[in-house]
Amino acid sequence: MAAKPHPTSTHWGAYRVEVEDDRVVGVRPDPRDPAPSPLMANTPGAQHHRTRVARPAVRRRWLEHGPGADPRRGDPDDEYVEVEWSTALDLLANELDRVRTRHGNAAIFGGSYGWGSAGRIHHAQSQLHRFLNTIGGYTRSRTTYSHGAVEVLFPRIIGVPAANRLLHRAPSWERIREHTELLVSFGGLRVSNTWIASGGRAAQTAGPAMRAASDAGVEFVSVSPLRDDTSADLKCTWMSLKPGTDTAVLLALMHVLFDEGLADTAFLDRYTVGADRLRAYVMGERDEHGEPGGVERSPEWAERLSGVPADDLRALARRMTEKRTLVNVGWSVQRAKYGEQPLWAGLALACCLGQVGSPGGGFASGYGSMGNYGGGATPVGLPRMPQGTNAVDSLIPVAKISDMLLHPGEPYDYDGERRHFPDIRLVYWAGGNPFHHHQDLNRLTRAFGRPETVVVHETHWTATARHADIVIPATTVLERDDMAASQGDLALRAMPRVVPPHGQARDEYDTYTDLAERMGVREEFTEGRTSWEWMRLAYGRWRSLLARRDLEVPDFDGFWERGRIEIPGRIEDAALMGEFREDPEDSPLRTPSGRIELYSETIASFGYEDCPGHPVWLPGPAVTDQGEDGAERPLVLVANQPRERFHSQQDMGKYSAAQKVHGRAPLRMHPEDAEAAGVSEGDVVRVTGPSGSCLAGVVVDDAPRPGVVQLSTGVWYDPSGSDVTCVHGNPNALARDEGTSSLGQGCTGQLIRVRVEPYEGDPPPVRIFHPPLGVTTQT
Ligand SMILES: Nc1nc2c(c(=O)[nH]1)N[C@H]1C(S)=C(S)[C@@H](COP(=O)(O)OP(=O)(O)OC[C@H]3O[C@@H](n4cnc5c(=O)[nH]c(N)nc54)[C@H](O)[C@@H]3O)O[C@H]1N2
Ligand SMILES: Nc1nc2c(c(=O)[nH]1)N[C@H]1C(S)=C(S)[C@@H](COP(=O)(O)OP(=O)(O)OC[C@H]3O[C@@H](n4cnc5c(=O)[nH]c(N)nc54)[C@H](O)[C@@H]3O)O[C@H]1N2
Ligand SMILES: [Mo]
Repeated sequence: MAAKPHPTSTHWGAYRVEVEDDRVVGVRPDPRDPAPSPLMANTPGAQHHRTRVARPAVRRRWLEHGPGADPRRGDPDDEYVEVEWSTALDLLANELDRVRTRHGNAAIFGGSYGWGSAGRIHHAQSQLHRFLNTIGGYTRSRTTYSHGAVEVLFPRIIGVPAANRLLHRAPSWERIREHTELLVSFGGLRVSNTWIASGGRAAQTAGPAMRAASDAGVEFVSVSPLRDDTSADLKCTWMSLKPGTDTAVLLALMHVLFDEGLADTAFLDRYTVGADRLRAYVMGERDEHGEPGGVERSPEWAERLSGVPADDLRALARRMTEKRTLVNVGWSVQRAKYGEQPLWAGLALACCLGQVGSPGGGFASGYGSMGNYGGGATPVGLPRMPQGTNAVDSLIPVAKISDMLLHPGEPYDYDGERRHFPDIRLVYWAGGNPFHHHQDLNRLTRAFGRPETVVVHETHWTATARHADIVIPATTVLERDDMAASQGDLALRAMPRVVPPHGQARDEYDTYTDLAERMGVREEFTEGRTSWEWMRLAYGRWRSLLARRDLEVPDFDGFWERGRIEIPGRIEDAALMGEFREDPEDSPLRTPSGRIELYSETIASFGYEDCPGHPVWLPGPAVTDQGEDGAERPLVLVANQPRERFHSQQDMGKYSAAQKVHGRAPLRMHPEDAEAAGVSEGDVVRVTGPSGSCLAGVVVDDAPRPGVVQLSTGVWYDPSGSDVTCVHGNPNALARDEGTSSLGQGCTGQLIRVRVEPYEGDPPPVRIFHPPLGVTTQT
């Protein structure tokens, strides 16, 4: 008998799962989805995998010696002791109380960055923040790994509301189809990236919409080191460049406009400040400090750095002035050293073209990075679990995690401030995997050795869980009732529980309720409600907000019964900064000048060498780093988002597993580079970067340009080898842990200078897909 499919929603889309005898046995696309994502195929293999956390567990050394710094945290041979729920909760409540009493709540780090669980109610991070707020607060983190540099830079140069719209509310693909003639995208337009949105999307529409735009005659140019960053069915010209050189290319495009009198000076005069300063820099009249003398940023100059022929740059610049042109700079481009620069330069180029604020033209950042970019906005937000307020005023930029743990009290620069790292005694993580997402995992391991206690809530025994002293098993989305939608989504979906919890896993809401009880704040945390009652309440509040705008949705029972309701009143902007373009006096930007700041007095006043007052060319380590240790690293590794999974989630699933080579992450290499390194298709190789090494399996492919190799993120970090940092192929074992600049301090994991060589002998086995010592499996 065919299993009955149940609807569910994840960050990677809405689909159905087939269940037999309380087990997930298969998946099916939602029939209403025009282009379902293949990532759903990872779900059955992950749901009941032997690495599920089935019982609360405590690290033996912590249990026996009590809290304290311990450099052995994360040791693959460390042992865990499984304990009763009541024991785990007693230990945890006592420890939280000890730390907050002795060191204050700021000593608890609860930033807990990560993309765990798509539901509106059981969203892991929101739950943790609510709980920590009820016990007195915590040190938080701000901005994201996705676009940390943009989040700091753009409020300074276009002001806050415009910056938020730029990142979250760009015009839709339909508007692009109608108005855009030429879309030039730095960082490509990967359809596989659009499978993701925070909260998931009712349907995967971005891929088909891009194709429709192409069919309707929109011309695409993909500026990127990988040919297949755009799908083959788009009419697209690939402009292949060396990674990390976009700013040089963008400055050269401006050079052509200034040099040939093609720059829109009327636009620059009316809507921007600092264009003269930038122009003098581009033309080689002034340097980045405004002093006389400098380098002419000509197409020939850019060709030497980027590998893009000067004639192609000239032709593109001219073409851009003849067409309604949209310049898109993807998020990847800023996830590298000096990541602020290509974004600022991209905006400056769009200003020189004079098209900012016009339908289908101007500047954007995020097409091809996220599925709901250009998806519009929901009129009153989405139903949500209130998080309360944090009584502690202590924070770090999110990618400063290792620096914070290793250097308590030390100063660092950030967005014009000199700040000091807090002294963290307890790290509490729920719904994220820093041993997937952070750079230099050796260093992160040292950092995790510093606090007195590490607590992790997880569904699976990830590398992060294996750095914890107390591990709390959490249910997955399939094991609890919830609802999902993303910003700008078409429909809100019910996600009724389809299988019972694995082992003794519990909903985190219930875990926090029991902890709150032990700490005397149960009433404050629950306000007398179960999670089901919170869901009804959140929905009801959302419904009344909609009603105030005369927008109607059914009551909660009606919604739950239907399983899916359309979200009414979606807002869509025709252009970014459209009002400003129409009337810059009446609708100024919220910047000091009221205009777009091509030169920012404020940023210049910070005096940062790594982010001066206007966009400048600064060569990052991807361009210059041959290895100061003397070791040669001739290749640039692109650590982009995996097509075959979502970050590290469900890496053991079959779609992810099918891409591996001898169970290792696939490393794509151009045939010339494979030959030069003396390796062939299917070989297990050692990849060495500035902070460590990993094993990977070679895939020979001419999609990467010569000199560039691709190793996507997210294969589970496995430090069990003796002569290599990660035996499985996680690129963060190789990456430098360094901020974009003193301004943004964003993460810089995208580009890593590496060497590839054959691995001699039998490669060590991958052990991370077995639970740690002392943990009994339950499948
Ligand atoms: N080198 C390099 N590194 C990068 C990037 C890059 O381009 N290059 N990109 C970066 C980017 S953009 C991002 S966003 C980050 C992503 O980094 P993360 O968001 O940290 O990665 P995920 O694998 O999604 O981690 C989510 C974790 O939550 C767990 N989980 C799922 N559901 C639940 C739940 O209900 N409760 C709990 N407690 N846990 C749950 C999953 O098992 C998983 O371990 O990585 C960054 N890292
Ligand atoms: N399937 C899948 N999709 C995802 C995710 C996932 O884990 N899996 N994660 C999601 C998340 S959280 C985020 S934030 C977004 C991120 O979205 P993006 O940052 O846009 O995604 P990436 O795949 O990291 O990078 C896109 C492409 O940029 C190109 N690139 C790299 N360096 C350079 C450079 O120096 N110059 C130029 N011009 N191009 C360069 C690479 O070839 C790469 O394939 O993706 C989301 N989508
Ligand atoms: Mo991200």
